[in-house]
Amino acid sequence: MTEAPHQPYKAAFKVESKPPIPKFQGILIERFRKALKGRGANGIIGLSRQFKIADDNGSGTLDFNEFKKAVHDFGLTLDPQDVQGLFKSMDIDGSGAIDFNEFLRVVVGDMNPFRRNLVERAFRTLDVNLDGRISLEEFSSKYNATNHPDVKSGKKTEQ
Ligand SMILES: [Ca+2]
Ligand SMILES: [Ca+2]
Repeated sequence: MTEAPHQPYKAAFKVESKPPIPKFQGILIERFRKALKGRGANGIIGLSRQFKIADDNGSGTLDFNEFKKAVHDFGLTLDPQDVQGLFKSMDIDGSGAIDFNEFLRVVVGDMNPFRRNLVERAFRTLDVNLDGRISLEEFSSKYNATNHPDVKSGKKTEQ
């Protein structure tokens, strides 16, 4: 298998121009978003935390087993084939794993323009090497946990 071609930078958040998601998978994605929101993963920080928690082996991507476990941890009850379908629709480049970028895209698609704009701005700041993708390393380098307002105010403890 060859590596998927890099998308132009701007395409990273062209949610509208994606091929339409089949209705049934759309419903699954909707449920996944709701489950994430139910865990307080609304902003980019919360999402990255959930992603890191789900990434058991610290590879920076979620393989199918990690994803399956995360879906369960999020409190979603899905048939095995639905978990598979959800995984496939989130794995946009077909690499067999969900990276942080793919994870973000799915959730951002649901946001109102104001919120999406915020995330897009955060995305551009985070995308240090300008390849249109955010790696967890890039994310961590910008969002040093000790500088996060929630940590300073004592709401969170640094991991
Ligand atoms: Ca992993
Ligand atoms: Ca992928």
